[in-house]
Amino acid sequence: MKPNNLQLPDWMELAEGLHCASPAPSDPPFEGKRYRTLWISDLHLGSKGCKADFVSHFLKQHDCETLILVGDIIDGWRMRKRTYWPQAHTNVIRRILTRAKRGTKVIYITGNHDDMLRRYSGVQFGNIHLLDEYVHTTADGRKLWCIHGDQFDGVVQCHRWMALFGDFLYETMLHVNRWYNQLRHRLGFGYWSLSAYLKNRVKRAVNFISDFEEAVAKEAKHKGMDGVVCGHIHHAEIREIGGEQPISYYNCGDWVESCTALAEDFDGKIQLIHWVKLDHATLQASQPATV
Ligand SMILES: [Mn+2]
Repeated sequence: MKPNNLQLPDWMELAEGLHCASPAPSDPPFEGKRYRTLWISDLHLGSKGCKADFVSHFLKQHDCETLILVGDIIDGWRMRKRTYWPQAHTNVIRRILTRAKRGTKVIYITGNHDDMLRRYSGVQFGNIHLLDEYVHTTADGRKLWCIHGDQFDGVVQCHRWMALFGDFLYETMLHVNRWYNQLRHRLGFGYWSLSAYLKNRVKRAVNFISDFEEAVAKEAKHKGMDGVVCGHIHHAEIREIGGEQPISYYNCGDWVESCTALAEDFDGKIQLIHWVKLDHATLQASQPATV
């Protein structure tokens, strides 16, 4: 049921109400790269795992005509348990709102962790559109179905990472990873993701990933799309799926572990950006001890 009266979602109030005494981030003239479209997902703002400083830094360096947020941007599940909302998380929201104000079209696709926003689906405020799914047309005319991906949890056997490792174990792993990386940082090494390492080596996880990818691609093909963009499983990927008439599968990854984004240039070509690996030296210089 959609609300009859147009209401701003709670997180908007949260973003504007929180830390309002602090100064707005300064915005010097933009000097980074400009794309036609950017996709990011699984930021999990409001959870300790979120690499908010990395997100802010990425958004500062990359501009776009359309910014598509592919779900799990705000982690409502974590916030229900306890309130965790540092300034860095507000800065991310603020950066996105500023972009929208300056003309970037922002598509916010809801995920399972921000499913509290699903009842507002279809609402538009300014340049920000809140939707459950969205069809993006690339510069070269391809139709891409953009959806978070939790809709396939029921289809894919042994769904979600939580089912693999258990919620507690997964959180503990992220925690250990954080401490380990602080140590690495102090010793002058780059960021390294323990859980990403494990996931790539656990056979069941690998099976889960390919099952998920195939289920999503199959549905996208059924819908007559040329490709699909999703998130949810925290595993960035670009690949062609399906026999004779394959469709393009894109997963923008996450900002809890891998720090990845998808970017479409003005010819319609889409690439995966590994932000931490790409620009770690700059990050270390400007964002100490954030991992
Ligand atoms: Mn999700």
